[in-house]
Amino acid sequence: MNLLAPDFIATCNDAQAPMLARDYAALGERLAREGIDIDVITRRAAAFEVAVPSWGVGTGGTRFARFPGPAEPRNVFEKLEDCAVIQRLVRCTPRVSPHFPWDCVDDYAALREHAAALGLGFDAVNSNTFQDQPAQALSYKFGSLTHTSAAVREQAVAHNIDCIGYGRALGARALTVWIGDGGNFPGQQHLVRALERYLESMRVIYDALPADWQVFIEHKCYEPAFYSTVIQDWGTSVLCAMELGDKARSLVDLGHHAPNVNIEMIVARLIRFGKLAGFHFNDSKYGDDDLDSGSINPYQLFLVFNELVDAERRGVSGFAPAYLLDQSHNVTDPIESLMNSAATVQRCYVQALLVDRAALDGYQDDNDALMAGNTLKRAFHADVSPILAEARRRAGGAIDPIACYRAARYRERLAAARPPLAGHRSGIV
Ligand SMILES: [Mn+2]
Repeated sequence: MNLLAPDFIATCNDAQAPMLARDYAALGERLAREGIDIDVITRRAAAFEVAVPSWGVGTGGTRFARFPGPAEPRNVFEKLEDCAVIQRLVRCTPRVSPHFPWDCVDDYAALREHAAALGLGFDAVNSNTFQDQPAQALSYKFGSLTHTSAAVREQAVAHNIDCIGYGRALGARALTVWIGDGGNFPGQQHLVRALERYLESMRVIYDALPADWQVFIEHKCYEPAFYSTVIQDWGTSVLCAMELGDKARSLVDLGHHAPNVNIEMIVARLIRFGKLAGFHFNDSKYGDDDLDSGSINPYQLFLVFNELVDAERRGVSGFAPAYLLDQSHNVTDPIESLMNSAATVQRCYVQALLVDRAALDGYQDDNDALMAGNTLKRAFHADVSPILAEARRRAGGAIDPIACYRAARYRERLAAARPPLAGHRSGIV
């Protein structure tokens, strides 16, 4: 872990700092002409945080194969070490979202201390009732929280309540629930009764939440159930959240929508009703591809942040969405993908801060569609790279995180200490 110590990062930065200073000054001059103080934007960029998923630091895979990389983390302690490398370099990922039972340990206090020693805390905890675990009494083959068998539902509810306990010990304050429950054939499930069983199960989980906790309901339109998924869209998700109560909110995973859905509109609706839990950021071309954030459709990500910044500016009561990356890295080094993605999400936030909202309001009131669109595009086209780099540099991070990481030869140096585990698999949600 001393591979990326502060003095190493400082050495990496030395060569690039003079050029960054010039680029930052030039951008500052340009923004000043528009009445924007670049240091205000840089401070807001520095305050931006997005959590890293513990499952994201292992190499992912598809239904067909997984191609492991060198020096993969073999347990949650090593996953945290990789997450700490990311945080050291990008300085906007101070928390990790764990997944149970993949990250189960005997001593959660020790795990919390291990994380704290690495400069990390914990974000929302995730339950897993979409696959069977060794020694599990009953199978989830035909569902979990919505299963026709009360005993299976009770087992799934108990697991979620266990996750709340792990999360309390780790200092988390939210439980994310995604279920794969549904049917593969018309007629397989009674559509109303399956949802009623979900609500009944979730009510028990909801009642087990500590006072300062929330439960995030994550929907997904299909897979593994290919005909009818019980929590298939944001409408079902928000209706369930409304029925459960104030602590329940809807989580938006960018890959869990039908193609071409206007996700930023969904975000605006959830904000309006105080039901936006937060995000699982990723990108996709065809389905739930779990590609790196902004790699396919960065404008969509910007438009989502346009709504979020607008809500910040309006001072929407209770507005505090949780930001989390949720990606599967099949052909890249997961640490590099997560650093790139964190910076991409931060970039879209900063670009959204640059939108001239007074002008936009005016164009909207005047029905000037062309100039309204141009106002958004002007902010989106701004290259805010110097702001992101300067925010990292000021916080002790790397001006160029990928180059610094590669210079450290982290994987090569850890390869001997982290031999591959037979049968080891990373999970994907
Ligand atoms: Mn997700």
